[in-house]
Amino acid sequence: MDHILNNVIPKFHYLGVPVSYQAYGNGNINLTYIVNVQNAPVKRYILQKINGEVFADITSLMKNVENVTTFLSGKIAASGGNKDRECLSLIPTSDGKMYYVDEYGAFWRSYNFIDRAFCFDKAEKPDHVRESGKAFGRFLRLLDEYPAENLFETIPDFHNVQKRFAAFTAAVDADHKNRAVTASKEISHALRFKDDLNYFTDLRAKSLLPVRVTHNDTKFNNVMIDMDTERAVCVLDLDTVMPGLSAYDYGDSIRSCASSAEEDEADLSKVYLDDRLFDAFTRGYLSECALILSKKEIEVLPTAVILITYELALRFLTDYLNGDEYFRIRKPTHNLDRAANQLKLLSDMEYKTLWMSSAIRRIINQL
Ligand code: ADP
Ligand code: GN1
Ligand code: MG
Repeated sequence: MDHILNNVIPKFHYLGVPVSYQAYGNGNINLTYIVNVQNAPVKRYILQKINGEVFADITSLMKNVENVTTFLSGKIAASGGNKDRECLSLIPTSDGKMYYVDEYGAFWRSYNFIDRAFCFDKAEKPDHVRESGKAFGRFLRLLDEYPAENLFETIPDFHNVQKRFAAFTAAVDADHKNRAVTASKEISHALRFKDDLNYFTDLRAKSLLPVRVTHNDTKFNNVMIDMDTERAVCVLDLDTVMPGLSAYDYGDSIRSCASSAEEDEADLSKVYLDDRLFDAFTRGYLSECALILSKKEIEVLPTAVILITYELALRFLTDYLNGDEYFRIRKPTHNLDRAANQLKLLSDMEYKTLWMSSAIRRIINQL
């Protein structure tokens, strides 16, 4: 018997008759499906099995998602936007809940499907990158009035680089899978990094940077671009929306959408920070949120690019050493390739740090 078709899909309150489903998207964390329905104006929905290994308290996570989507759709509707397209909305179950827990304890949720729009793993055009910048900048601005302290921390210390480093050295020391020998180049590179790993946690502790509602997973394929207008329509993947620093979101976006290559490109000669894509994202982002950012928040953006890229290199490498328990892999050395890729990108970013600072200043002056 098909568990999803017979036990999960019927629990949701869909318009129309669900007839089939298929796996969808390139996310690294959850299992995502399309549910096809008939006899209704809507043709599809998104169905997700939430990763129970990654998220410890999914009930609280879902409360965050419900609160944030309700707040965002109110803002979007109030400014004349289309809330069914510009925002995720949870589809309730037949008994009015926002998720369903199956007999194995797995959590399922369903969203409106953002139709006639696409997401890319790698940018095809600078215009799409600028649009992604606008989408994440707008996201930050729209949530400016939402009280961050009311949100649950779905993954504690998610962007704590010092803790990521400790997890990495523990994985190297344990070397449970005897893989350290195959990653010696990447391990030494990661150990050579000498920047201050507590830079952001210290600024946050001293209240020199404000704690905001941030997305925390601002990769390029978490934004949908409209097929017809080529404008960004909707920000996806709200599992890590929690209290954080604006710098994290900017840094994570740059490492994702301003890279010259895909995140797992194994030919490292193809991997560098693309100046044009950096410029496009930064312009789009700051055009939407510069007004709410403090001088300090703007000043630290290049440091965030470096530290978040380093952090992800550590996370991929740690996961490789631990036996690929966290990120979904599609080939045996996937996490090692991803780590090598991020380390190559990091080297180029380090070389371009001063250039990034002056490009940001120039863009701010032109706004
Ligand atoms: P993960 O946490 O695994 O990355 P996401 O929520 O980002 O999961 O979803 C994975 C992919 O599924 C996205 O990159 C996107 O391609 C697609 N997707 C997710 N939600 C929607 C939606 N509401 N409408 C259309 N596509 C979606
Ligand atoms: C994961 O879920 P997805 O694929 O959008 C990860 C991010 C990483 C990213 C790297 C909750 O993002 O932190 O930057 O992979 N999300 C989580 O591809 O860990
Ligand atoms: Mg995603």
